[in-house]
Amino acid sequence: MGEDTIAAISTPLGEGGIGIVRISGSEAAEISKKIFKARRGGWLNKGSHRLMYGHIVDGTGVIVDEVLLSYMKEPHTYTREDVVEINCHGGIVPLRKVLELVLAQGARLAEPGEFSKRAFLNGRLDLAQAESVIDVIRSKTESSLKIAVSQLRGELSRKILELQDRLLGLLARVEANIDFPDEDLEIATGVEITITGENLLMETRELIRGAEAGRVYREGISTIIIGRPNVGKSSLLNAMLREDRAIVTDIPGTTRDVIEEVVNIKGIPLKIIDTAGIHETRDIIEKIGVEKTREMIGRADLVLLVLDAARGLAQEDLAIIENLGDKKSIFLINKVDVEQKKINLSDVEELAKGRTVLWISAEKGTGLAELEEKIYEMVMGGQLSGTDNVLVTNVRHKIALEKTALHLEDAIEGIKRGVPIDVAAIDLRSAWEALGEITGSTVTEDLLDRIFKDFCIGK
Ligand SMILES: Nc1nc2c(ncn2[C@@H]2O[C@H](COP(=O)(O)OP(=O)(O)OP(=O)(O)O)[C@@H](O)[C@H]2O)c(=O)[nH]1
Ligand SMILES: [Mg+2]
Repeated sequence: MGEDTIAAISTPLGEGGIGIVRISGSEAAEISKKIFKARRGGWLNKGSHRLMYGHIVDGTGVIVDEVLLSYMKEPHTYTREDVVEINCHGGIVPLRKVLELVLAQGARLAEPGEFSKRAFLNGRLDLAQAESVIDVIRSKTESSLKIAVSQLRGELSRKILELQDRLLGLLARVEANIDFPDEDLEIATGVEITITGENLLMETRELIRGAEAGRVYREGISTIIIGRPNVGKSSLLNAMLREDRAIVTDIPGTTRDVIEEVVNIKGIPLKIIDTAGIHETRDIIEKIGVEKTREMIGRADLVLLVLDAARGLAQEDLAIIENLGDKKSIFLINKVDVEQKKINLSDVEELAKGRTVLWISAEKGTGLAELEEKIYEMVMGGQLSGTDNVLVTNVRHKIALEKTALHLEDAIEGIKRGVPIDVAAIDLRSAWEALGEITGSTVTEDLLDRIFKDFCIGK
C-alpha cells in the first residue's frame, strides 16, 4: 500500500485492568519485535492471530510492562494491514510508555479514526459501515445499538447498492438508446424511465421518512425541564432517572448549574436538562442563569414545563408560557398528591392551547408512565414503532438521499415535459452518484477527512 505504520492507544485513558496499544501497517511486526521479548521462543513461530505472553522492554533492557501481544497478519484484520495489539496494564503511564517506544521505532501517531479510515480505503468496510463504528461506540440505548450494528453489518449499504444497481440498469438501457437512436424505442425508454424512476423515488422517500426516527435513536431528543423556582423540576429529573441525581430542597433557587442526563424511553435516548428556576430577579448571577435557560429552550427539541399545584398559577408562569412560542412542549402540573390543589385543569388547558397537559407527582411517581408514553408518541409522530424500519440514522446519509430524490424527480419531470432522453440520463447519473456518497463509492477526499475527524483516537 505504501502507507506508513500508525499506532495509538485504543482504550480510554484512565485506570483499568488492561489497556491496548494498537499498531497497523507493514512495519507493525518489525517494530514490535524490537520492543517485545516473548517469554518462550521467537515470536513469529507462533503464527498469526495468536496471543503471546511476554514483556515490553526499553532500549536499555529495562522491563516497562508485562503484556499479552497479538500479531494479526493481513488481510484478515480490522484495517486489512498487519496489525499488532499490545495488551498492557491499564494505566496512563505504562500505556504512554509503550506507545512512546512504538513511536520511537518508527511508527507515526494515528489521527482520530485513522484505523477505520484505512479499513474503508482498503475495502474492508464501506463508508456507511465505517461511520456506524462510531455509532456503535456512542450508542446510548439498546435500540440505538441495534440500528448501529445492523448498519455495521451492511444492511443500509445493501439497500443502497440495490437501488444503485437498478438505477444503473436503467441508465445502461437509456444510454444504449442514445447510442442507437430509434424513435419508437425512445418512447418506450421514456416510459421505462418514468415507471422505474417512480419506483426508485418511492423507495428513496421511504428511507428518508425513516431517517427522522433514526436521528432520534442515534442522537437522542434534547429535552429541557423549565418552570419557576421550587415547582419540582429537579424532583422530576430524579424521578425520570430513577435516582437522586439533582439536589432537591424546599428552598427556591436550589439548582444553579445546568444538569444533563440521559434517560431511556422505549429505546429512545432522552437527554434531559434540569435548569435553574426562571423568575424575575435583580441578582446578576441569577440573571445570567435565567438568560442561559432561555437560550437552551431555543435549542431543545422538547420542553417540559412544570407548574406547581400546591401554589397555583403565578404571573411568572404566564410569562414563561408566553415565551415558549410554538416550541414542542408538554405542560405538567406537579404535586398532584397535595390535599389543597390550587390549580384547576381547565385554566391550564386554556393556556396550553392544544398542548398536552398532565397531572403528575414527581415525588410519588404518579403520571410518569403517561408522560413517557406521551413523549414517545410525540417524537415518533405515531408513524413508527420499534426500530425495524429504521435504516438511515445519519444526517449525511439523509442529505444524500434527498439529493437522490431530487435528481430522480427531475428525470421523471423531464420525460413528462418531453425533453430528450439524454437530458434525463444526466439526472439519472446524478441520482446514482448521490447514492454512492453514502457507501463511499463516489466520495471526495475532503469529505472523507471530515467524516473520520469525528472519530476518537485509536479507532
Ligand atoms: N408534595 C410534593 N412535593 C414535591 C413534589 N415534587 C417536588 N416537591 C417538593 O418541592 C420542593 C422543590 O423541589 P425541587 O425539585 O428542588 O424544585 P426545583 O423546581 O428543582 O427548584 P429550584 O431548583 O429551586 O428551581 C422540594 O421540597 C420537594 O420535596 C411532589 O410531587 N409532591
Ligand atoms: Mg432544582
